[in-house]
Amino acid sequence: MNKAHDLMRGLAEADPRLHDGIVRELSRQRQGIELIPSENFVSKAVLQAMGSVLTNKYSEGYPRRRYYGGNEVIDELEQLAIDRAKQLFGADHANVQPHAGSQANMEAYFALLELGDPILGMDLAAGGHLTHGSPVNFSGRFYHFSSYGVDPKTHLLDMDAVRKRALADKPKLLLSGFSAYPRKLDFKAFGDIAAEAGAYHMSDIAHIAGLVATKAHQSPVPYADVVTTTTHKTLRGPRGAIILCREEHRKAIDKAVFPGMQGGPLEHVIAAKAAAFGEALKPDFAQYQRRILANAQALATSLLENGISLVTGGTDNHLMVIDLTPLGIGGKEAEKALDSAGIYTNKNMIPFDTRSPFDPSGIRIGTPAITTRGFSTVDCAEVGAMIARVLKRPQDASVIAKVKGQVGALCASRPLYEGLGILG
Ligand code: DSN
Repeated sequence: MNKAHDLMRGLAEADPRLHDGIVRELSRQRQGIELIPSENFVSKAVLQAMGSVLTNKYSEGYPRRRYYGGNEVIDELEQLAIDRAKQLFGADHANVQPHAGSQANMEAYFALLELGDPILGMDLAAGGHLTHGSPVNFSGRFYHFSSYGVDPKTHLLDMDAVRKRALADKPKLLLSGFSAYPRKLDFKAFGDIAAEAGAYHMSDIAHIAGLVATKAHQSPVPYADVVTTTTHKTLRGPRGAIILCREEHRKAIDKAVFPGMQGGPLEHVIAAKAAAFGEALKPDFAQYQRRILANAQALATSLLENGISLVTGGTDNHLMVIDLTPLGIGGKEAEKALDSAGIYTNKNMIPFDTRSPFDPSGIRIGTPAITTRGFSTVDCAEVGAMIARVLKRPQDASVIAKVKGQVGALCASRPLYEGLGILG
């Protein structure tokens, strides 16, 4: 019996309730269609690194500059993660310790700004993120945010409008990046505007990091002072984040992460980041990213052909936002109906949304996770038709039951984590 199997059996015996929950979650993931664009299925190597004894170690500080003894192996592994992140993104410096995307963004603000400084970021309803200035988030409370939105007609970003806004608002930092914008960003244009406005340019590429790493999307690294990203979305690593920056910001970024914001780094997660970066440096990861994009096109085309409206009329990245307004239902009802059919999505604001964030007018979907489990463009066309069927009859139990049956059959033909125990 191998070590992983021993560990699993150990958990079943030590804590049957917990074991049972993890087994049920694995089965939910296997039997449903995961369309939340910020989720993915990590490799066995990533799972194993995360479930390792590295969690036992305190290592406050950085490689060769720690506040605890016994870090010779940890130093080597964290340095491996740093080196791979730098190579993957072509960055001068990488800090691999941020626990999550929100912390990475806070640390980047701490490094570059004083509290209360002005920042210009993307409006939440237009596709921005909570940490890009929402009043209920630390960002909106600690800093003076203003926002740029999208064009009222096309719902596309208008870089002339962003420029005008930046020159008028004079932010100290111009933020590019999103969590729900279905089109490509022109990071060079953002960099030029920041330079003209005398602002730092920070880019949050959490959603598109995998696309950027494989050149399927323009990289902000040459055009931004600091780049943050989570590691678990298109990048397909463990839940966590990293910060990339120009050499001139290295000291400030490292100080902002530790001791500025965090204590002991999660070295088991950092090792899993190293595993994911190693995978992302291999040629088949670029193929995977191209398949994400092809699948997104197939899904968008199928939705449109089945009479579903998409914000901006489509997508050119891994995600799309369904506009539910013509169907006369809200995001809450739509998400719940799709959930009941085994299709996982999340409700989302659409540009100029008149409904509340708790029941907005949109549903956000994407293809990173289903592409990992092998869905083809033909499968994605079928998924689009299934979504349309549910959204047109969200209260019809027989439609939902029928679609759930189709979901089960499709998932059975695209097995996930075959032969894997719950702990890898
Ligand atoms: N919560 C993430 C998302 O779903 O896009 C952003 O951090």
